[in-house]
Amino acid sequence: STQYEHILTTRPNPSVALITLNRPKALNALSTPLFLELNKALFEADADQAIGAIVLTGSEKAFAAGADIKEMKDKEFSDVYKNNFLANWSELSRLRKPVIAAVSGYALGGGCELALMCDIILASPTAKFGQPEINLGVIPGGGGSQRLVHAIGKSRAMELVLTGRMVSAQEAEQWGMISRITDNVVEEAVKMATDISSKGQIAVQAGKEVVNAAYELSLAEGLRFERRTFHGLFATKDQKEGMAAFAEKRKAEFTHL
Ligand code: CO8
Repeated sequence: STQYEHILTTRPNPSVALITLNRPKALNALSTPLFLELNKALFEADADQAIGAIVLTGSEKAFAAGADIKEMKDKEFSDVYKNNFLANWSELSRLRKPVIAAVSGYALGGGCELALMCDIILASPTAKFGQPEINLGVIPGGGGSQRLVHAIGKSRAMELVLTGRMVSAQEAEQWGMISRITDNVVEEAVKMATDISSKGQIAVQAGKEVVNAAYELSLAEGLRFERRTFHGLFATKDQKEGMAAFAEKRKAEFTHL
């Protein structure tokens, strides 16, 4: 497999790709070189027929403590505008396969935003989320202001963005920002990814697509899109197999066709 400098890629089992952000000395501070590697690994996993879901994690101490401030601090408006700085930092949200974030320690700034781009967030009890950009004289630039409003509502999103306060895993769970808190968060995320991989992959991709559509569409349009997508699944072998297996009281053998 490809050797990377800023990330590690492993295959805990044939159906799951595990990507680990690996700049421990900088608390996984995010940089353009890191994202070039991350994007490559993500799209390779997305294209690999054997992989059904992806887990993204960091270290015990930090999922990611944000964009690399040392790399950013001398940038000028003309650079960031001309080169569209951060434009290729959100490629993750274009993936068709589910991505599960396994968050331990700091998920701050771009780190929090990266977790929010994932489809499901699991957190260890040590996780801390926040958007501290306000303390640096800026605001979130990786989608935090928008995705947080959907995830936790306006008042809480506004509080995080305007105060920079960090919230604990417990608070994030109460707020509905994450699915749940668990010890051994990577192991649990891999288990969940393995479970998702055992389903019919066409239905999994359709499920991700319709849930994500709720961000973009009006309720009426979203309901219509869901219904049509549901209808479309009756053209798959997996629907025939899944329903036949239920009727015959046996386990479905999905072929992803
Ligand atoms: N950038 C660069 N280096 C960092 C960063 C960072 N974001 N965070 C930590 N580091 C480095 C420290 O400088 C330090 O390096 P060194 O050993 O060379 O001095 C090392 O990591 C360890 O950090 P600390 O000594 O500070 O560790 P502490 O345990 O004392 O503190 C904290 C941990 C509280 C997490 C602290 O490091 C901190 O406040 N970090 C900065 C958090 C922050 O402000 N993040 C937001 C950055 S701005 C941003 O993310 C913009 C988003 C852009 C969009 C992204 C789209 C995906």
